[in-house]
Amino acid sequence: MKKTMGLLVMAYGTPNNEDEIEAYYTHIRHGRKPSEELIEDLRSRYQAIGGISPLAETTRKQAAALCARLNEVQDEVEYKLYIGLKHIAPFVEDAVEAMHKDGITEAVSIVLAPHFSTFSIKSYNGRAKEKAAELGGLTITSVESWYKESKFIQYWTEKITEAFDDMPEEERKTACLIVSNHSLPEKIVEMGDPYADQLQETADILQKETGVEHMAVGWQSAGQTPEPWLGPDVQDLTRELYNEKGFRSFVYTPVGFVAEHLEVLFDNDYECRVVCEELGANYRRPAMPNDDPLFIDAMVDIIHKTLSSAK
Ligand code: FEC
Repeated sequence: MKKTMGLLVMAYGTPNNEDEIEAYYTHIRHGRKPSEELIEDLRSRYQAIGGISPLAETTRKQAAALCARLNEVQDEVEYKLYIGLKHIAPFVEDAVEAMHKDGITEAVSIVLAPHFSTFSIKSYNGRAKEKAAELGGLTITSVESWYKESKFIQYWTEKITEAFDDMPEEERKTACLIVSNHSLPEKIVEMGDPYADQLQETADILQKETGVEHMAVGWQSAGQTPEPWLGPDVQDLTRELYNEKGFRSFVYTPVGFVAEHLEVLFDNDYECRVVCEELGANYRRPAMPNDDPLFIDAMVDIIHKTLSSAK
């Protein structure tokens, strides 16, 4: 008989409607209510991308595709899907509680973000394990990072290659690939966090695999707090690459994200595009992984590896 295992898929979460923006933003700020000005600023960014973010729907699709594929490729384990979000219901803790109620005793968890940081992957997995320990009788094996998974690299290699192949020869000569991730407070580097190194490593692998001549690493979507955040910011980087290095075409690959959501649709497709338009440069952004089968299979592979090395 097949053994049943919980599949805990965790993601950032997004407001489901405008009324949830304030509570969501307050949760992101660890319970500190944002000012009216900050809420208005966030509301206007959601409005600019069509009112709400497609992230909730994409997360559901990614998780369902992952669970279906895991059940399709082997016949020893029946995976049962639970979605847990970081900043909105169903929270990570709600998902763990649901698994416990359903009598699940073993689960595997994965975060829909490829790079490890104490601020991201560690906090998701930590919350899940803490709740499991509180309830008892449920063991969770966690994927810690998966940015080097071959099918993940293959996904981006194909997309970058297509973007550069799509350019006329003249454009390609002055084109630069910008590989980015969500910025985090700079203090993580002193704390020995591998996040920044993992992005650099991803960028180096992608440059090698694609053979793209010019590549730069940047950070985006930094929070609005007084402390310094990892830089250079992708918008400043674009200006610098244009003014000081003579690049005229930019291919943005926010590889730390896996879906088209606010941070991509606004921070790249609106803000970076505006910078490119101001400069008179070309803006290009290949499609995000969303529920592309190759990307889903990358997560299947890392789950299998993680479970077999935990045995
Ligand atoms: O589409 C959507 O509605 C949600 C998109 C979204 C994703 C996302 C991913 C990450 N964040 C990470 C860290 C931080 C830190 C702060 C912070 C703030 C925000 C705000 C919004 C937001 N984040 Fe986010 N993040 C998304 C959305 N994030 C909205 C609040 C307004 C703003 O600053 O834009 C700063 C908290 C503070 O102010 O103190 C830190 C990291 C990721 C990528 C990993 C992951 O997905 O978990 C890291 C998607």
